[in-house]
Amino acid sequence: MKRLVSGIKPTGSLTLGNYIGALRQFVKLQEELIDTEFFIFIADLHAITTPQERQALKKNIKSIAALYIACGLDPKKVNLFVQSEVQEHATLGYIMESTAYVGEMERMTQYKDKKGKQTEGIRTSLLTYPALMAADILLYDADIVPIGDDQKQHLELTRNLAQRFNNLYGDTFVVPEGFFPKTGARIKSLTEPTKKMDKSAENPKAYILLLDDLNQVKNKIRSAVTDSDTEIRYDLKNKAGISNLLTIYASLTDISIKEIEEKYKNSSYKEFKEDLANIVADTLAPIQEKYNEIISSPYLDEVLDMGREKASLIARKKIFKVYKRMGLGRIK
Ligand code: ATP
Ligand code: LTN
Repeated sequence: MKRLVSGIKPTGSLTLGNYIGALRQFVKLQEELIDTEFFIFIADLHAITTPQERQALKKNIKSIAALYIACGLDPKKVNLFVQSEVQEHATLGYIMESTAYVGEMERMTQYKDKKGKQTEGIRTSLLTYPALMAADILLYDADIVPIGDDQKQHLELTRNLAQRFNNLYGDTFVVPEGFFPKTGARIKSLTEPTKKMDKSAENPKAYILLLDDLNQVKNKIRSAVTDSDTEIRYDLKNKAGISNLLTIYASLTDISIKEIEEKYKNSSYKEFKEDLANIVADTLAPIQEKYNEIISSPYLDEVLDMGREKASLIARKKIFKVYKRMGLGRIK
């Protein structure tokens, strides 16, 4: 049996970008990779690399877990859990920090970007967080780690840390492979279509949240920035707005962009946007229905308890082995 591991930070509510780029991929993968065990966790320890309001963090953790299930993740096939509830993540995170060099942490481009945007109070964990991410992966001997492009460098670091540890202390960790879903398109902002759709954008019209009111969702699509041309054609350089809408359309319907262009070759932007508004709303309606059903039900806690138990069992064994290899504690 192979293992797949991935995490998502509960720093806000999920967007259509998260859905197309990550959640939908997981749902597809769970059907395709039948000989693979899935471990998907809410990375709350990663969220605190920047300040989080206590109540909001609490709410986001459960909300994201419920959304994963509402989007089609099957708790019978996937172990879904909260990272901080499996203590071994933090323990191995510290051990990974103890084998990583400051220089290699400082080279991480995400750190450099995020540090650049913040003026004061940069938390130490923002620098060291890739070591925790390495721990998340290595604890479970993951073979497959589905990630976006932005996480490539962190996965490369994870591979280096695993190899370094194996060389220093003997074979302990599986060196993981990245997995970059082909169709996991990058969805762009609806107001500034050259930038990524990001839940932390200031203008709420820039993103669609999976839990947005459906009329609001339609209005956001209708008012998405396009160009002064009239042709519905994919052209990232000159027509970023329309190209982004075409990508969303194609991702949600599994119709190719070529076919969509053909279908709308005599239509106006208005007609195209109206159809897309309905497609997005029709995608979100059943997700929201399911979400409302489970968000306050004991079922959600049962799923997260089960996931934690399964993950803990594996993580505990791995930490035991690591302690033993390194000479920590009194294990013989
Ligand atoms: P932050 O801005 O707080 O770093 P994020 O949305 O970039 O948040 P995560 O919430 O951890 O980061 O992302 C979860 C997953 O969703 C990742 O696999 C990421 O690549 C994917 N994702 C995020 N935004 C988009 C987007 N606009 N298009 C496609 N995939 C996305
Ligand atoms: N760093 C990732 C989230 C993340 C992750 C992981 C992904 C934390 N731990 C382990 C894959 C495997 C992010 O910011 N998107």
